[in-house]
Amino acid sequence: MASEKDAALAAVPSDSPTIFDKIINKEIPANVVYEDDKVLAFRDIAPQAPTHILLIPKVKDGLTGLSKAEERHSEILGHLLYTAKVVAKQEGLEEGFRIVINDGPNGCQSVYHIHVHLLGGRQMNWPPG
Ligand code: DGP
Repeated sequence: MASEKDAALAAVPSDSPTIFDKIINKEIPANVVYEDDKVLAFRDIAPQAPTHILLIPKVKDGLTGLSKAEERHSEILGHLLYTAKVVAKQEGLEEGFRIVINDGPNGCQSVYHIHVHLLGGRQMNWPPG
């Protein structure tokens, strides 16, 4: 199985629909842990920590990654981050957690629909790999 890095290097940055659209449209299953009218949060298929959740906007609106953010995206970006905190509490991550947004090939992004990784349940290291 390809590593996350291999998947990221093979990914072609584009605004085309991604696997996350299929999850939003319920065409493929996902373990959803939180949902509101703007954001969907579900467990990562390849967890890197005991808790590993992805938070995505339901409407991409050109936001393939953080580097494509424009001022109009400020509200959804803030909502994604605040929701990550809400979900962290829901998951019982009282000892802390990590938020990651991978961007572009160097950032190891493999899915071009912006997403926030929420990781927790173990001691993290620094610097990241
Ligand atoms: P990134 O490398 O930052 O683009 O993260 C993409 C993440 O998406 C990666 O951790 C694996 C996850 N992922 C990819 N396909 C699926 C899927 O079909 N279902 C779920 N739940 N997660 C997926």
